[in-house]
Amino acid sequence: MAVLETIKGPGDIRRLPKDQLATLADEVRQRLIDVVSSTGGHIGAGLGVVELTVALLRAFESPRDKILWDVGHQGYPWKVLTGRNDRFPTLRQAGGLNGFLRRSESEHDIFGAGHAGTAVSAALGVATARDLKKQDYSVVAVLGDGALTCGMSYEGLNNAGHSDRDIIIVLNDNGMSIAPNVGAINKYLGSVIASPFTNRVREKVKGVIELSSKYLGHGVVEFSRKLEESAKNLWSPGMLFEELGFRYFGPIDGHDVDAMVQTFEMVKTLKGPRLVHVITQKGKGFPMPEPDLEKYHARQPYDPVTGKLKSATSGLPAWTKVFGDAITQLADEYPDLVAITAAMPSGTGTNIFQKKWPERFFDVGIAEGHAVTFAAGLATQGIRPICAIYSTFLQRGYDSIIHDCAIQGLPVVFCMDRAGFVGDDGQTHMGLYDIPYMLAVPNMTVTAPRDGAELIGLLRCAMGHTGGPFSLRYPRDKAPAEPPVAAEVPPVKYGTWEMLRSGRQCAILGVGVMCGPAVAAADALKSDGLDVSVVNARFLKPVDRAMLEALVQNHTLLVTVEDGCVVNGFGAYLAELVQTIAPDVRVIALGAPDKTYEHAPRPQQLADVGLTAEGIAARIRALHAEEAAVS
Ligand SMILES: Cc1ncc(C[n+]2csc(CCOP(=O)(O)OP(=O)(O)O)c2C)c(N)n1
Repeated sequence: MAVLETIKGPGDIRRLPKDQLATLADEVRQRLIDVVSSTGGHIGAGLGVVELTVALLRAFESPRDKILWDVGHQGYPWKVLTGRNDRFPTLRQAGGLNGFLRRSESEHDIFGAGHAGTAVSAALGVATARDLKKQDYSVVAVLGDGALTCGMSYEGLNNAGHSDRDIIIVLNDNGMSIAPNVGAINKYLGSVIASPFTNRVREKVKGVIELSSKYLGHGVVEFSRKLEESAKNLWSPGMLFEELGFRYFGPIDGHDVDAMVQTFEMVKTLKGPRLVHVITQKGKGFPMPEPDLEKYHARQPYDPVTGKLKSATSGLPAWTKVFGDAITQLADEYPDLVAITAAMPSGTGTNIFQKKWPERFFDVGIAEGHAVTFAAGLATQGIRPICAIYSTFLQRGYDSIIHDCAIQGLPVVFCMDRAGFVGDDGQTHMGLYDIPYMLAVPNMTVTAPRDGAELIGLLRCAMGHTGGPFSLRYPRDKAPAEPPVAAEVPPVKYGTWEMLRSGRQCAILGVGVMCGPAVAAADALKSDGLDVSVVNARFLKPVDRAMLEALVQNHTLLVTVEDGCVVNGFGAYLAELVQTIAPDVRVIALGAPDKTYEHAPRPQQLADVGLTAEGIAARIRALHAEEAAVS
């Protein structure tokens, strides 16, 4: 790492002899492979942009020039080269570097992200601010071809392309989203680059120009040049971007540092909206033991030489797998059931469904709003769509949930993986807001299973419910038990809770996986002489009115426990109801207080806010002590 050791920031890269840039890139690549082998993380995207990062930092002057990365998951080389190499081994660890880029971490991180599709809009904002303030610097947005499946990217391109602002878009085209990219734009970029016909035509035209410049006059040379230009326009991906108002450069080899530096040096001297198209290979240089390209994207700790995962996954299945298996089995019984993912087949477990039911599976790209409205369209015709989208990414689809599903009473089922604290992905990926946002939607049924069997039972219930949308949430975790096969699980009765422990005075209402610690807390409180009820509040909306009315007869305190934001959460919703039927009963809501949360292991995040058996028990002891003091 002789060259990398001399790099303390972008200035050192600009001072480096040109012939050492490729060596620097090689060393950065090795550093990524070494460090991520013990931290785990998004290795594939970073390895694909090592040379691109070096070239950008060579040709532009960060942070004076503003370089914005879409998503930020490909930002590991950027961190290593912008003064964070020493701290790089703390990546995704509690108190260490974040897995994405964020403004608070470095002056070089101009715009934080985690969700895809924001780079063009944010860069246009920065460029517009520069012009309003009459300043002078370059603004560069780097986005992947996957981000071109996001509507937001086009909204930004449409706005930027005709703005005449000085803005440079770098399209990092590797043909991959997390899974192989999908849709028309992918076909368009891929076929033009790969087409032997296009290349042959270009070569022929080039030959004609060379010949004509030797033997023929100026007019013919000009004509030939025009011919080349038309050939380029006819068959080049540039045509699309040129029509959108960008001057197009490329495609260029995204692993050739010199070629990219040269292109950026030239492009930055021009004016107006420009787009540089670079072709890269995701995961370049990774010693990949599996043929599955998707496994490059993010990886648990691995052996840096063989790439093999350090710990083979064993033990209880993840919720994601329980869900994937469940819908795959249920599809046998429900011929109208289809599954939709927004670019996350393996993340949501719908890849399991895809294998068995390819014609009933739809990957719509990174397009959550579209996914929801597409599902609503399907539902109008009697199809039963299951939209499997992470809690955090479904935030993008909120208008479609209300406007297209709820108002029209359409039975779309939302299965939200990664609900609650998400561990080392950190603040941009937290699934803490779905309970408040789903509870606020009219006609929405809001549920949370406490284990895999209940997930299956609730899915059956959802398939039998035609009166409007239906949501389920489960965390980024292992399920508490091995689930039975779907055929053995009856539907959960709509709108019902389950009494897990029957006590007096205080009742804990657990939401989903919080039932486990709630029961353990009740057990612990027995030794304090407290006889506490525990209810599995699997329907957050509608609540089990009969059980609630029975509870308020012999309990003076209801404690709700939810792995989600406490503001406008289940506790708040219940408190409002209880106020109308039993104003003397107190409702105390335990959950995540109103703030952002840093990356750390999920158990630590839960413990920090008291969402453990000990935390719940301690809170109830304190509440009882308070009550005793008052009475
Ligand atoms: C709104 C949103 N949906 C889904 C994701 C999950 N996700 C993270 S990276 C990624 C693929 C991005 O593909 P691309 O932009 O081509 O970048 P690459 O990984 O290929 O470098 C996806 C789908 C996300 N970050 N944001």
